[in-house]
Amino acid sequence: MNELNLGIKKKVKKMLDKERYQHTLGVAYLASSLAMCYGLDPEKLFTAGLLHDCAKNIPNEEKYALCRQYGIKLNEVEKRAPYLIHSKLGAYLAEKDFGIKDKDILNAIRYHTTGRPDMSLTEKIVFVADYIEINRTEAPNLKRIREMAFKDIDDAVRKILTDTLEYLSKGSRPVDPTTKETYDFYGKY
Ligand code: DGI
Ligand code: FE
Ligand code: FE
Repeated sequence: MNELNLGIKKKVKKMLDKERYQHTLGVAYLASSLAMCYGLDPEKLFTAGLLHDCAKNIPNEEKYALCRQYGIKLNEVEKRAPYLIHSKLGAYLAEKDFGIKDKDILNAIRYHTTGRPDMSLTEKIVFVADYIEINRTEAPNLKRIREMAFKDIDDAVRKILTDTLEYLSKGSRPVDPTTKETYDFYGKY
């Protein structure tokens, strides 16, 4: 692991509770493994994985306050579902507090919850790794999606979106417009 990632790892550990930190390490190691599988830089994907949930444990009221302070615009769904905000806010913190300049890493953090149409390979890897890393146990079809991830990442993205939309509709949760656009772009599995 390079010096940059060693430093980020230490700092992120202090920002997260135990469980979230374990999940974060799971995403970082898996994202760097998928980078090896698809010919990307494993250190870069490790950075994105380490930082993807860096804003997750900020209390909700503070999340809203920080978004106001930093001029981060929220859509109607984000105003009702505070747990969605950590991705946008996390991308902001990655840039301002951690000094990350790589736009691809920042976009992977920003879109890791909803995805977005026409994601870069880095964005897809973080999106998928977040869903299937080893500490995740609840989602349906995990075994299948884990296999897909190393064979055809687009298949994995499509299946995750299909399952997420089904999960949201069952729980009558509001769908973020970006989640819907991503689903329409990648199609149903
Ligand atoms: O932060 P994590 O828990 O690691 O994972 P995440 O950032 O992917 O967040 C997962 C949660 O986000 C999961 O409960 C599903 C939910 N989610 C994803 N897309 C949408 C959504 N929730 C709503 N309300 N709307 C969405 O479009
Ligand atoms: Fe997240
Ligand atoms: Fe996560």
